Amino acid sequence: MKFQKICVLGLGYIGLPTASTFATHGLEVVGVDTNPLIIETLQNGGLHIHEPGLLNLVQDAIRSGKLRVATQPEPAEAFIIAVPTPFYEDGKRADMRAVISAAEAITPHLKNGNLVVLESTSPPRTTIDLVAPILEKSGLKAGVDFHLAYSPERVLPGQILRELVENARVVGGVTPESAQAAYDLYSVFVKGQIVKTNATTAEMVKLMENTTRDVNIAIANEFSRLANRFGVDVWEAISLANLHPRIDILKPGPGVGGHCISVDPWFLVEAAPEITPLIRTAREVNDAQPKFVVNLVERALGSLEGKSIAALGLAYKPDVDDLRESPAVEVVLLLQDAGAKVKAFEPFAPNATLPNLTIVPTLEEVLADVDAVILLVAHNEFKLLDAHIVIKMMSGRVAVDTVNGWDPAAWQKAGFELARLGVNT
Ligand code: SAJ
Repeated sequence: MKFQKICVLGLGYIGLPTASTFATHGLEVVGVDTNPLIIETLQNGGLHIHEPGLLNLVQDAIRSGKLRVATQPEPAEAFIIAVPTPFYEDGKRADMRAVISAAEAITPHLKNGNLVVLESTSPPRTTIDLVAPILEKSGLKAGVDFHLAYSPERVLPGQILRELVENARVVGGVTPESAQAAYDLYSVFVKGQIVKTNATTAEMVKLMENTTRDVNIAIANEFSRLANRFGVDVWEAISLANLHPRIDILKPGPGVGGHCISVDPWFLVEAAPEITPLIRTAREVNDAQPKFVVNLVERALGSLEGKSIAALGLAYKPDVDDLRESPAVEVVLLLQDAGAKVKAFEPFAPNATLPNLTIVPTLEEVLADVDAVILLVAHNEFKLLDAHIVIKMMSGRVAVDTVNGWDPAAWQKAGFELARLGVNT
């Protein structure tokens, strides 16, 4: 199948790069977002999200005349749904409202021979059980009159533009013909392998990837607790275990953040709670890790009440500016709840504001007059800090490293009492 015009619904971290990349590869693309502020920002040459290289890509796409943005879809040969699927915090259920609205918005425009692809991470069987019936209200039948497929996005925030093109892509059709149509669509720009399967398998693949990572991080976090209990340095133990040719233990840390890994496993637990105890427990282990880090800081300082603490890093992972769902933010809030006075510094978002948090724009300000400094995110620039300089900038001498970012010998030599996650010091 050859495509000339497509609609991409949802202009967030996935939809916008996808729409722009199709446009710079020659397709006529209508990018749709229901938020008029996002449309206005894009029309004025701005960008509402941060991702390296994205502003240039979007501007190139709009300037070429191939990408237009709008609040409503319009007739096209293919429709891609890339809207968020968060979860309701209370019951850990997927919030599918945006997918439902997007499918409903497509239905009046759907024609014989069209292709609809769902990219949003979704519980198993969503394409067949939720999306198909909505689209079939058009009077057309999925897999017979129009093609319907699921294709998960797998790009890493911070590397989206490269991974979108280079990563292998799975396209799952409700019929082999639908998978082929999706294959043809993504062939426009994907350089990685494109593999055809059925829609529910493709949904499971995505959830299995992120769940595997979550479970693997949970075991690393549990190892950090065990090592601490038994007087072992978890970082040394992990590096030695990883010499085994079939072992690859991930890194412990203050917890698991971001919009994907801490959410997607719940989609499997929700869909089949009685057969997913491991996945649920891994989620609970990772969600409890900020509290474990707070206990570590408390032990290092004797007590938290009235202590002043500098928190280094608020992003959800190293070298990105995304503070959403960040375990570092959670640690700071818990420290404050326990009576500490905390200032935070995030070099990738120095002027960010968050409710109930004191964020200062420089290293000097965060370190001034504090009893302790805690490293919460392994940003490269924090790993390179000179302990001799840091100790002169603060009044106390307690340092807590939750991400194995600092050389213990160097920090102790500079005069710090250093506590480390996963090390009984
Ligand atoms: N983390 C650890 N220890 C580790 C690795 C990560 O504590 O060893 C923490 C990070 O600090 C962060 C969280 O886990 O808080 C998640 O970070 P990440 O880099 O593992 O993943 P994301 O959320 O940035 O992106 C993931 C990717 N999925 C996988 O690697 C299986 C990406 O490919 C997906 O496209 C993305 O989720 C998504 O959108 O689903």
